[in-house]
Amino acid sequence: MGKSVVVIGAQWGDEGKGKVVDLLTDRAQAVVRFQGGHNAGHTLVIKGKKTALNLIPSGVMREGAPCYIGNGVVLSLAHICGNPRLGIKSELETVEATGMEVRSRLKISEAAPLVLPIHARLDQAREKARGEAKIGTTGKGIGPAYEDKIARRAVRVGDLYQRDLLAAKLGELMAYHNFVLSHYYKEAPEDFQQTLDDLLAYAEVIKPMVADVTEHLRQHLKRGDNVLFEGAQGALLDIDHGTYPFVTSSNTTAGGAATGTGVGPRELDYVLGIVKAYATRVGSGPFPTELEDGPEGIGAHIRKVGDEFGTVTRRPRRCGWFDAVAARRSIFNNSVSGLVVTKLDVLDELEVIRICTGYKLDGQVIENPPIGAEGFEKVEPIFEELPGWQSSTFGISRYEDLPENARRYLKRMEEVTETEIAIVSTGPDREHTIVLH
Ligand code: 2SA
Ligand code: MG
Repeated sequence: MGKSVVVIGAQWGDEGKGKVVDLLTDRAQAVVRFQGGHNAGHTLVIKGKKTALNLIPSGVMREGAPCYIGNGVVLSLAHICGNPRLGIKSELETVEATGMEVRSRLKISEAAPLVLPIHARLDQAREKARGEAKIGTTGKGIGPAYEDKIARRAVRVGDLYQRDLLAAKLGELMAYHNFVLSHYYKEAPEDFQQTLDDLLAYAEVIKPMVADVTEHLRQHLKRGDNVLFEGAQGALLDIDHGTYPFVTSSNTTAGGAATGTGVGPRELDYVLGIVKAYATRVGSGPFPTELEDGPEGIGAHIRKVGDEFGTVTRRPRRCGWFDAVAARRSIFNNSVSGLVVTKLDVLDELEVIRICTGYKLDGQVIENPPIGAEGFEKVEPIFEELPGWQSSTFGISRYEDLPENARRYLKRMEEVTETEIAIVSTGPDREHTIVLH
């Protein structure tokens, strides 16, 4: 059997999974997305050229490797195929514009539920109604699409090819949600016929790509191929294990790689947990190590140097210190085998770097993070200080070339997380990488 490697974000997303997947695709014969949707933003920089992907696995930027979208993903066909009427660009075309062939290499699960325009409308209407208490979603309709999946009324990719069934399912779903849109949120309903016509058009475009993804993956593993499972968002946004309710609506943790593809858990060999050398979060919700030190502060410095803005929404990301308490929980939740530390170079100029090694709750030191957002909001981080290195690590590709204090910082990250670092990333390009193990 081949090796299966699961790549997950061990924080609140945007850890640099896209770069890591792209890097590892060199040694993989298949890459698969298993959860999330076009809320994800995976930025790849190849020979100085930047490409941002949302739904198509990052492995697509390496020639040859087949790419899969598993059943655990919620699929926006407008996003994949594009829709000029709605001003939506096609991600297939975005990839093709880089010169990469995609249509013959991408397979989409028949069991993937669709994200429809009405889901985005509901997502946005709810966020607006929540006001200050909003989740800070990407507004793409991800939550409502997963709700429909769990409620067993979702339209799935396979339904697109049975016209009567599709019309009936879509009709039921839209009648239900349009009632809420118009009566509860007092907004205009979404047009059923237009949605149906659009779906039928997209169905033709993706028809050659629709497949039994589970079977394809089984064949890969049977042949001895290496398969990469590409996570989206981060473990602390997991619907079960994250800072609920400030989470996304899927299982972002490594277990999702099994349920979201149909590959059994014993086939997963290695889990790479990606962490930044610091922490970020976009959207609302608790963030114990957040730096709220104003426009001249370290938080703003990290945001600027690290270009910490949402890939999908361009929202400024909140920035803070590395949180080992949250990371330790995340490492256990995901069975992380090794860590990848990204964006080390972003800390280059800092005099002092802090790591959160513990939490205090109501004056007591606690070993484990609280469950859910309410407790999390109340914790006070306990910090340890380390000296910065104040020299450039940008692009360094050999461990020995790192300044001593940078190596010391990485060593300390390993100690406080009790996990080995496998890879360090010192810049966005494929070349800006130190492989340790
Ligand atoms: P949603 O839209 O229902 O999934 O939002 C729920 C929460 O999940 C967060 N979330 C994300 N966090 C980090 N990165 C994400 N992708 C984009 C990026 C985000 C962007 O790569 O930068 O552009 O804003 C992502 N997607 C969802 C979200 O912020 C909510 O906290
Ligand atoms: Mg991202």
